[in-house]
Amino acid sequence: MSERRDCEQVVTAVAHPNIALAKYWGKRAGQGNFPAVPSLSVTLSGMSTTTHVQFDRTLAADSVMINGEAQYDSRVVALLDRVRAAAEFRLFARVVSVNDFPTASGLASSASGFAALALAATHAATLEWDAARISDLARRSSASAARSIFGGFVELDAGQESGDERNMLAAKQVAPIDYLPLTVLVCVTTEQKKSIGSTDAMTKTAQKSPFYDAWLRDAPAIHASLKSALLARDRQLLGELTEASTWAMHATAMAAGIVYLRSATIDAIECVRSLRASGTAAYMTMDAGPHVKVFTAPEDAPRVKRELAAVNGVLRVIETQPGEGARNLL
Ligand code: 2P0
Repeated sequence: MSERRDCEQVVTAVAHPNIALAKYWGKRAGQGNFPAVPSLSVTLSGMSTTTHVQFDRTLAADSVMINGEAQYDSRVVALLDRVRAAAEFRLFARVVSVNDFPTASGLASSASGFAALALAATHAATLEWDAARISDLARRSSASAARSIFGGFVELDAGQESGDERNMLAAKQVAPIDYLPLTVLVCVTTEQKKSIGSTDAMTKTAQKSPFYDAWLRDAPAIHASLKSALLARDRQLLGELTEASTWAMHATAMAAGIVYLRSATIDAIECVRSLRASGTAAYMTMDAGPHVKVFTAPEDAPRVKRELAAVNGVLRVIETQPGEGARNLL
């Protein structure tokens, strides 16, 4: 079979979203999409993106369908351009991607989406890249996607302060899937897309938030303590530091007028606090959207899930656990 023919096979990859415990919020100045702070996340089973990629000589442009709708996203084309440059060919690609959870609403669909795309596109182009190089490729389009290449607990360092955009920065696994048994309950509060995407919200935060410098100064210490708590399997401290990172990120963004929380978000947070007051260890986090993700021990999950499902404005609760990294389905 000719090389060209190999490059025209359909390749399918699956990736899961990840939820940050220590949050990434803000970018280094300059090109390359390097984060300004380190982050640490858990990759989740129970929600996934499946992406098919085929380079096809009959196409006159890249064709991208996400959840059945034709889309143009410059970050998708940029990723495909990087793959074409490395593979030294000029074929356009057909990309078909489906999420089994709400898209662009703050449930990390760009993380799983770009992780699946990076893996499928490099394999479709017959590039033999290791996971770190694929993670670096995904990061250039969406930094959180670098983490979804790996399973379990994963970190992404900050970029260098005045680095070269050609520098590589990949995520890496900190602890495997079964290191700390956890259930993560995702309280879905809307099926709508978010009002402001994370990339624009980060820019606005950097420009307008009076607390942005404090966030940049303090986030590395929260990340370091949180990593130590994880490695010590200290679930309580891990939960407290996750909440600390969440509040620091949201307070910083809110001071720039960016409010992702809705009334159902606040009610779900109150539910977590009252569970804790009555002796059930549960901790919450929110990302760039109104959904609340609740961490608890697997044995407490049925009770916590029941309470959260009864909160006004919580549409449904998705039960997830630490999950695998991105993988090819052939
Ligand atoms: C995170 N978030 O660490 C943080 C917490 C949202 C809140 O990473 O601009 O979609 O594409 O690099 O990765 C969302 O940001 O941003 C995000 P870009 P991304 O998970």
